[in-house]
Amino acid sequence: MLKYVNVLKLIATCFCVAIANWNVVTANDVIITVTDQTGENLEGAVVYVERIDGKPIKQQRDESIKIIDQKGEAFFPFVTALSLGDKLEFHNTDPITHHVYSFSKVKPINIIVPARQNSEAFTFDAQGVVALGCNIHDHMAAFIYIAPSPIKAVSDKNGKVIFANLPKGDYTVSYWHHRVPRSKTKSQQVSVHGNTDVNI
Ligand SMILES: [Cu+2]
Repeated sequence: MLKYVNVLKLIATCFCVAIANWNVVTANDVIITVTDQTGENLEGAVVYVERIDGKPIKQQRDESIKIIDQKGEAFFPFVTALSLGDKLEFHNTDPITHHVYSFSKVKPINIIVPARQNSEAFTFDAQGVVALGCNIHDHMAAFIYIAPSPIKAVSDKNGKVIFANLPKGDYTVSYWHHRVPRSKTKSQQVSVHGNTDVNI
């Protein structure tokens, strides 16, 4: 009788292990490292992925309002990655007024942000680069890049970006950087069927 119980326990254990393995989800994390022409890791690159077949990537839309702060007479962050339709506010935590402007065709901006106040929210409906300055403080500069994909991020000081759990498929990985001419930036095709490292 004891043997039967042990056999039953063994079967139950095997069954549970099998069920657990069924539920294991393969992660498709894509880790991208951006380097410049000299091989140095490139911080502040806006990296984005698009499907090779041109279809949209299924991704829950991030409706949060992005923020560029002005603090100590500087913009934070220096580089902001947006997608089409994203909203952004300029905050000012300084005790002085700033006057944000951009002459970009993508999004002309001309807004005075008084001390410790926030601007209205701007919507970005065109793809490309928006170079920012302050009309009062010439040393203030920042960049916004509106990517053609909802999957985008800014590379860290090690030139790295991680896109967690991308749907399996074939993608093009591209980037923009304010110091690298567009003609010099490379795109790379990558097949994602599990965790994937990409050097670009
Ligand atoms: Cu200013």
